[in-house]
Amino acid sequence: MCPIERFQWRVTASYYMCWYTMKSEPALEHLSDKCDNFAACLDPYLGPNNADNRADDATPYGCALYSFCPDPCCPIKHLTRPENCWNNRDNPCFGANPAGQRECVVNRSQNIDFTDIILNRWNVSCSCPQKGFEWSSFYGLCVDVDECVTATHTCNPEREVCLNLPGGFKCACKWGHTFSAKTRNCTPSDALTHLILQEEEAEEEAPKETLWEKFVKVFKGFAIGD
Ligand SMILES: [Ca+2]
Repeated sequence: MCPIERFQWRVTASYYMCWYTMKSEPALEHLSDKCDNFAACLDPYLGPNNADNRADDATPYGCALYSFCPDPCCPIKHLTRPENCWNNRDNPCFGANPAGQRECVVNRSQNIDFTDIILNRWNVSCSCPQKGFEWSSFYGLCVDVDECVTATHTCNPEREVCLNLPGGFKCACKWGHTFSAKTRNCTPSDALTHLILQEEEAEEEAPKETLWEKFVKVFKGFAIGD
């Protein structure tokens, strides 16, 4: 195999090994003595152990990540302290966050698309100091958490509807419900209850009427304060 073929094979094999790592293939959880951190050829100054903190076989998948995947959090070839990564301008969490809150994390489960791996498109997570915001790899900044979509709101589904707001959410009374000062809850609206009762009465009086006729009758009765 000529050098270029060896290079291509290595790169292609790495795509797959990185992909299996991201998919948490059990065989790659620990590589034991195969971890590059213990290879004898990496760093002529530091010896057999190149002391890169990312090449840690004790951390599940740490060694596989180090050996097969680029590090989107720390595009630094040799890293001995994680702080050196967080305070580096190439850290994707650097720009949007103040010092001390720039920790960058690669969540494997969010990087399992094979095409994205080949195209070097990664999802990373940064901390967001503002409450109710989360990191978006797509936009590269902290965005509001939509509690209504993520079902992390505390609204009562029977009586309330969730309204998403920047940094939080509010619960409003659901359709046909109004706030009761007495119970401090959303309760069925008196107007709607009245309308329904009228409809039921109209149904008893004229069972042969069409639904539309009944509605018009009920609505007219309600409108004039019957
Ligand atoms: Ca929100």
